[in-house]
Formats: sequence, C-alpha cells, structure tokens
Amino acid sequence: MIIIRYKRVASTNDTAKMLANRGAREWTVVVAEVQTRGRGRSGRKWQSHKGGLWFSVILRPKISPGSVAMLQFFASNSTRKAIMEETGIEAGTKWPNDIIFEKRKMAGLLVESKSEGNQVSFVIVGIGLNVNQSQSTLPEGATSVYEAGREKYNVEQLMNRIVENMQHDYSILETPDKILSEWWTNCIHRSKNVEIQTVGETKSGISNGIDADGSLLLEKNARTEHIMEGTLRVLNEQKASPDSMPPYPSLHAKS
Ligand code: BT5
Repeated sequence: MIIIRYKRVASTNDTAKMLANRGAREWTVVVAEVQTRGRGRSGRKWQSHKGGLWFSVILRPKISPGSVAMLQFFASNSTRKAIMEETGIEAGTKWPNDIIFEKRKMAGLLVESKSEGNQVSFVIVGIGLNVNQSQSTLPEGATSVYEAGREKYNVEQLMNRIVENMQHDYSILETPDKILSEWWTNCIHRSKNVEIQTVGETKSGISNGIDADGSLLLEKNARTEHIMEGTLRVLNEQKASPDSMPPYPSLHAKS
C-alpha cells in the first residue's frame, strides 16, 4: 500500500483518477484531511470537514466492466467490518452504497472506473467515513463513529484497517455470490418494505435481494423488478431523531 496524504484536495477520487491515468500502481491510496468538492453519486455533494476519513483506493482488478458494481459491495463489506473491528460498532449496509448506524448514514462509497474495450483499466474506490465529527457539524440524517461510540478514533488507523480488509479479501472478487451474501446478511432493509426514488419516479415494494449487476430486487404484486439506481428509504419506520434511536433488532436475525 502506498499512501499519498494531502491536507486539502477537491476530491480524493479526482486526484486518484489523475494518478491512475498516469499509471499509479494498484493499492495506491489518496487521503485528505479536508475535501473542498467531495462528491456523492449523480453530482451530489459530500460534506468533508476535518475529523472525517476521506480517501480513495486505486485498484486494477482483472474483471470485465460489467462486474464493477461488485467492488461497491466488496468495499462496503470491508468498511463495515473495519468499523466493527476497530470500534465495536455494528453498522449495517444500505443499497446501493451506504453504511448506516441506527438509521443514520455513517459512511458512503463512490466507485468509479475506466475501461478500455472489454477490460477494466482501473477502479477508484472512494470511501467517506464520518469519524470524529460531532452531530452539530454533520448533515441531516448523518452520524459519525464518535456520535455512535462516544469515543474519538484515529482516522488513519481506521483507514489502514479498511484497506487491509480489502487486501485480505481481494480474491473473493472471483466469487461474487460470497460478496453479495455477506452484504445482504448485514443489510438494514433485508426483506423490508422500501421506497426508491429514481429519476422522475418513486417505486415501492419489498426489497428482496441484490443481483450480480448491483441492482436491487424489488418485489411488488408477485413481480420482481430490477432497480439499477436510486435512493432508498425504509418504509413504516419512524424518522430518526437524536432522542429516539432504537437499534435494528433484525440486523442479524435470519429472515
Ligand atoms: C455517497 O453518495 O454516499 C458517496 C460518498 C462518497 C464520498 C467519498 S469521500 C472520498 C471520495 N472522494 C469523493 O469526492 N467522494 C468519495 P450519495 O449516495 O449520492 O449520497 C450523497 C448524500 O449524502 C448527500 O446528498 C447528502 O444528503 C448526504 N451526505 C453528504 N455528506 C455527508 C456526510 N459527510 N455524511 C453523511 N451523509 C452525507
């Protein structure tokens, strides 16, 4: 692992992409204390103040462009596991790219790639994890490791653990079923009633699984639809407030 540290960049994904285009090696990691133009999906903003972990990993997996979605689930598993190992906090996964603790977003992932023909030339796995920020500096609906555990953590130690987990499990990319099943086991909306906002329309149904292409399987009236992208909300649950944050009782229950 080669770590390139910055005090401030626009977006670690952009810096990593520039380095990858110049031939940077696999497992080059770009990390910044602050991002001035942190990005989410579809041009959304990612708030990246000091105290959080904002980094991107350059990977060069030997996979076809159609399998890139798997990296998102793979890296989410590594992140969720690292949080648990380093802090004891049991967060859950939420489609497509979130790590959630008690209904609030603790981390988000942004996976971007470049392909030539039928070959992936690189993948940038961008991970944003709220670590030591307090609630007043976080956006609505967000939480941090500090807020969840009432303890401050070493940001770089968390990053190292996430990347080590990715390295340790890298060969699992050859067996996507294992990645998806680990992700689904820890999913906060497993077999739950959900609503998904896509461009121009809102769909609802039971979230019944994840397909190898990364789509969510949404069941309604005995029909299953593959949802490729959108923002998911779990239905029939109270909105989180600082005073009422019950843990997910079904997080590890078998459905
Ligand atoms: C994501 O997008 O969740 C992907 C976030 C990826 C951030 C990392 S940081 C390192 C690397 N460099 C980058 O520039 N990006 C990556 P999405 O699912 O579209 O969610 C975006 C939404 O999350 C926003 O519209 C806000 O509602 C919310 N949000 C923004 N900042 C947040 C934060 N710090 N914590 C929790 N939620 C946040």
